[in-house]
Amino acid sequence: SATPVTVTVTGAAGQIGYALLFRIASGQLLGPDTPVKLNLLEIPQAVKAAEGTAMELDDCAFPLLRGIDIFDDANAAFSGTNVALLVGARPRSKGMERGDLLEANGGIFGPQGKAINAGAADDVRVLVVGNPANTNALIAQASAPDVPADRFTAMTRLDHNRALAQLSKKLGVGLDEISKLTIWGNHSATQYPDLFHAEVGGKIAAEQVEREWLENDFIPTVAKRGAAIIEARGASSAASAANAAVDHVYDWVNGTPAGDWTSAAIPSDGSYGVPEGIISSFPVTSENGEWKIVQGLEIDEFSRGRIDASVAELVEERDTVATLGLI
Ligand code: NAX
Repeated sequence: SATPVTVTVTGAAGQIGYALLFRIASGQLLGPDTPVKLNLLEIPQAVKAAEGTAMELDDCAFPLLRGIDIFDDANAAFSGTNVALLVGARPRSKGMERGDLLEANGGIFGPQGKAINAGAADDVRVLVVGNPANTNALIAQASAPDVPADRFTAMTRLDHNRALAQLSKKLGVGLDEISKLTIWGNHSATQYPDLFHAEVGGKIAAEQVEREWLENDFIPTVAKRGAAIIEARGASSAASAANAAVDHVYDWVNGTPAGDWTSAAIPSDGSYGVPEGIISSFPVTSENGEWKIVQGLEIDEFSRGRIDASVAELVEERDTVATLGLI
């Protein structure tokens, strides 16, 4: 049978890890014909919990799962890895400034980038989930100069899926009728979910909803959905985040459907006025295993303002980590 693909998951003992690992091992990340080998990376205090999850993975008897190894050392965990899912991150603690948060995460994503540079497979693809995801991806990328820059991505697919769900509910249409939705910018409250290019039943979505709903309900609901989940569930999004990570990697490897696109944070080539190198969310398609930014969309004044505000936040984060010597 086929050679297994090695997938490394960091933060494997966390709540997203718990939802994600079973999806990967059952074949949903790469498809039903691709066996997988899992490398779990955790901090030493959480290795035992990761071992417990590995026991449960064994107990699922997934035919595609060809082995699990658990590590507390990044170099070992990323050795030979084809897909790296960087989920573990340092959360913001009380009173922590944004600069402190970025610095603490630099201490995680810098060394992990180095380890990927040193030992990952030539075709490695990296998805950063751990927040602040876009800038953590930038830090990892800067620490991996030998890996093509476009292999480093950050997750806005959860935001994308949240926006699809809100629009589907609002218009009472099936998700299969919605296409070409975009999340622009940062995975943060400044993100811009764009309905001016999205289509429902082949017609522009923005023209099928009230402007008031679009500006004062839809956009904030999508942007603040994470906080609403915490408020309701008493814990942050986990299964939906894992689902989005699966969607992101599946589409990256297998391609996006013809006539549609999705959202992912990828290094900017300068498109749409987003400074080159910034890892920002764009409308993207995937072909032959590579993301491409959808070109030629007309951006009106409203959208321009929203995109610019989120990109400005990303530029500020980049400048902060540059000052800290992390990139
Ligand atoms: P948990 O706190 O449940 O789990 C995090 C795990 O990471 C812990 O087990 C911890 O031991 C581990 N960890 C910490 N430092 C590590 C390191 N250096 N190497 C390996 N493992 C390490 O958090 P969880 O709910 O799973 O969320 C994980 C991350 O995803 C957070 O940063 C969270 O903010 C982020 N999210 C990102 C989303 C996105 O759309 N991009 C949405 C969901 C989520 O909020």
